Parts: sequence; C-alpha cells; structure tokens
Amino acid sequence: MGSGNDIRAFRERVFADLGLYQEVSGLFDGGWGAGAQGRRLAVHSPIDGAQLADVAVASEEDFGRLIENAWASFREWSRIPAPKRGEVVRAIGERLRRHMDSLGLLIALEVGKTPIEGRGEVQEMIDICDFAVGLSRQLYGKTMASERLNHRLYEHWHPHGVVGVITAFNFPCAVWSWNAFIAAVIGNVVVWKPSPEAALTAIAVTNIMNEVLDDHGLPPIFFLAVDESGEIGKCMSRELRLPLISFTGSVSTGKEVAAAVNARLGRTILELGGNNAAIVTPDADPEIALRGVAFGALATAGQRCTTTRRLILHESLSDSFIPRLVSAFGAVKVGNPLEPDVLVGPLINRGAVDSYCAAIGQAQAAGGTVLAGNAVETIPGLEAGHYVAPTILDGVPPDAEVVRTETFAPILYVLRYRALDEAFAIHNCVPQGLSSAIFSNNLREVEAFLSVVGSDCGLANVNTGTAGAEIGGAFGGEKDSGGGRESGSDAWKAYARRQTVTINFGPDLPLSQGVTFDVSQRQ
Ligand code: UN1
Repeated sequence: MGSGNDIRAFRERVFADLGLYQEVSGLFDGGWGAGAQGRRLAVHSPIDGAQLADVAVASEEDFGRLIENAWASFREWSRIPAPKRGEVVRAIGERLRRHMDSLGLLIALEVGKTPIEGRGEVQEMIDICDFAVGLSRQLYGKTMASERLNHRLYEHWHPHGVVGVITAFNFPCAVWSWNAFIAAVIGNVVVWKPSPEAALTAIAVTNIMNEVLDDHGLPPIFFLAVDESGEIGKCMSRELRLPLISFTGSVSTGKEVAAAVNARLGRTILELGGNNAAIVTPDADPEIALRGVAFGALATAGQRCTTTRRLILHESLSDSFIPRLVSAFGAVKVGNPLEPDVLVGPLINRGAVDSYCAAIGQAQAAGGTVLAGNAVETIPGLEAGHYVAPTILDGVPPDAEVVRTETFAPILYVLRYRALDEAFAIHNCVPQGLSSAIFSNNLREVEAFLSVVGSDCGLANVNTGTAGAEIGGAFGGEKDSGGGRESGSDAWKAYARRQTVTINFGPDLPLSQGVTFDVSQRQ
C-alpha cells in the first residue's frame, strides 16, 4: 500500500465512476465549456504530488455568459412550487448516495482527507439534502394582526435570484451543499467558484447535480467557474447580478469580499477563520476530553475552520492530562490517507507546510516549548506529498500573535488557567469566534461557559469537540469569523428576501398610526 501504483488505481476507479478524465472542463455555464482564454489548471494530489487532471478554467469573458444563462434558468426554476423543487433535491440526495464511495475517495485523492472523512463529507451533503427537502414545505412567513380594520398583514419569502458561492479546499463540497441545496429549494440558482485545490470534486459534483435536473427535464441550476487566478472571485464580488455572495475562506480575503459586495449594497454570508479552544476543567471526564481534543485538533490534519487550536487546561491537570495527550499525538499515524490505519493525511500544499514551520518557529520565539511533533515528515514512496507531525506547544503566552492567528495545520497550543473567569478571558482574547468547547461534568461550569460571560463563539460544545458540527444547527461564527450562518435551523432566511404584504379588503382607506389624509373633504 502507499505506492504510486495503488494511488493510480484508485484514481482510475474513481474517475470512471464520476465521469472524470485527464483533461476536464471546470466551466459549466449551462453546458461544459473550454474557457475563452484557453487557460488550464493542473490539479495535484497532496498525497504524492502526482498530477490528477488538467482543468480548463473560466475567465471574465466566460463569466458574463454564465451569469446570463444562470438568470435564464432562474426564470424557470423559481416558478416551480417549492415542494416540487424539494423533490428534485431529494433525487439529488439519492444520486449522491449512489456515488458516496467514489466521491469520498475523490475528496481523499484531491485534498488528502482519509476516505472515511471524505465519505463523511458526502454524508453531510446528503443530510443537508434531507433537511432541504423538509424545508421546501416549511418556508414559513408570519401573519400579524393588522391595526387597521379589514386589513391583512403578513410576510412571505422570495428567492434572491442567482446566488454566488465561493468555497475553500478543506470542505470541497459539503460547505457548497449547505448553501446550494437550501438556496435551491427557496428557488435560487447557484454559481460556484470552488478552491482551485479542489476543482475536481466541484466538477464531479456539478456533473451529478445537473444530470439529475436533466433527468427531470429541468434546466441546470448549479453553475461552476473554476479559476486559479482570483479573477472570477473578484468578478463575483463586483457583479450586481449576484445579490448574495456566500464566501468561505480566510479572514483577509473575506474582508475584501465584504468590502466589494457591501460597496454595491449586496449581501454576504461570511464563514471565515476559526481559532477554536477547548477548556478542560478538573471536573471533566478525562477519556472524553482526551478523545474530543485529539479529534478536534487532528481531524482533517488540522485544516478545518472548526479545528481545536488552543487547549485551555486547568493547571491541576498538567501532570495527568498532558502526558496522555502527548502520547496520543505521537501514536497517531501520519501518512497516506488511503491506508486504513492512517488518521492524519497530508497538508494541502507546500505553502501549508511552510506556514506550519513558521508558526512553530514563532511560537518558540515567543517562549514556547515543543511537547510533541515539530517535524516535516517524509513518507517513503510519497516524497512529493506534504506531511507534518501533529504538534503540541506549551508555554506560549495566550495573547502571542501566533496564538491569535489561525494556522491551517495540526498545531495545538496548551494554555493554563486557575479560575474559570481566567479560562473565559483566555478563550475570548483572540480575534476569531467560530467554535468552542468545554469538557466538564460540573453544571455550574458548563452553564457559565454557555452564559453571556462565557464563550463568545457562534458554536458552543459541551463534552464534545469544537469540530464536527451537525447540519441541523445554524453554522457560523462571530467577530473575525464573519457573522454568517449557513446550514440548518433558520439559516435559510439569508437566501431569501422578505416581503411584508399589507392587503386592504375593506371599503375604506384607514391609514396606519391614526393619520388622516382625506383629499376628498378638501375639494
Ligand atoms: C469548515 O471547516 O469550513 O463542523 C467546515 C465541522 C464540519 C464543517 C467544517 N461539519 O467540522
């Protein structure tokens, strides 16, 4: 296992099932196109550095046509009753179930997740399909009592039109699906710009989705523009015909997207970086805390927005908890994620390895001691892959710049506290506010964490880690994490425009607030 031959065999099987080729288009504007400028993007696997495919990318010229076609689809799709749109999304979920293994493996090949995490991502798409099907019959508006005689007052919701979705490499399709399936049942059409690191997953998914629409005799509603240059993302941010942009990615790019979209008074949903902490108190169940922190820090090789990057540990636990955590980090097998016993695959690219090394260097310079890891790994047969050892750093001040910064790698900073207030102060002292966790069986500690003086994040977990949210709740964070909400609960409202309706069904024209304005009496 682990040789180039095995990886090639996986690739062939997966490509055959998903209809992918060595040369493939990354532009879907209603049909698959070659891209006006003939630019191409080579997609490599982070597992062994081998080229997986050569993708034709979209340019600004292609984008204009794509938007026009998307609006043409919108005119048809938005007229279909929402529960009927839900039926199409249900069929999409069924089709995804059929391709679960191949898509999971494609995600593993393209971004280096373990296949079980890759399949988990497809499961997340299926779950949101199921949610969206139910939602298609529950797009409720409120009815209010009007203050005027013979008047009816209520709200209903319409789709925005064509919605832009920009996604990151680490969840190459699940995050898109949170946006796309909810947006679709409301009646929107979706334009997707995926990460260039994860173009093939986006292409395979777009293919499957629009096949289902075609089977139903419907126009395509999921458009795709792969780009390696940043040009399409900028076009999307400026584009007046994209009333809503949902962006997942770094805080710095998110700020640029927000500025450009706000400048044209468009709407944004921003899902930006996290810098998530787990507080472990003396009343924690040590087994659950250990497993929760390890999963949170190491799943997806520390490349989730929800990754646990900071452990805020009660000082009395140093001698019991830290040695066990260090040995768990040391025992985790790093390597080819296609091997069954590997839990930590590669980082996405060389730049990510450089960021890992730089962060550890900065942490050491700030007074940190390495307790585990701090090594760039070379895996025999996979020399061009991007592997690093899961790392624990102790003694870095909680407000050091490197601790306040999200580094997309498996690095965990151990920070200590004495009183719970101090733990909350450390917890909340970073610019980001996405996910958080407390491990404790003490009701007072838990409720304090969940109170207004506790976690300042969008997601708060008790006795479970910062990563691995379910789709049923609204997903998103505060502060630099962007403030957006996606996925379940009532996050759907961001994909719809609210209309407040007042109907007068009486013979008079009473005005609100008791105002009189009787032009007839003055004549
Ligand atoms: C992300 O990293 O952008 O909660 C999303 C989780 C996953 C989603 C992460 N369900 O870890």
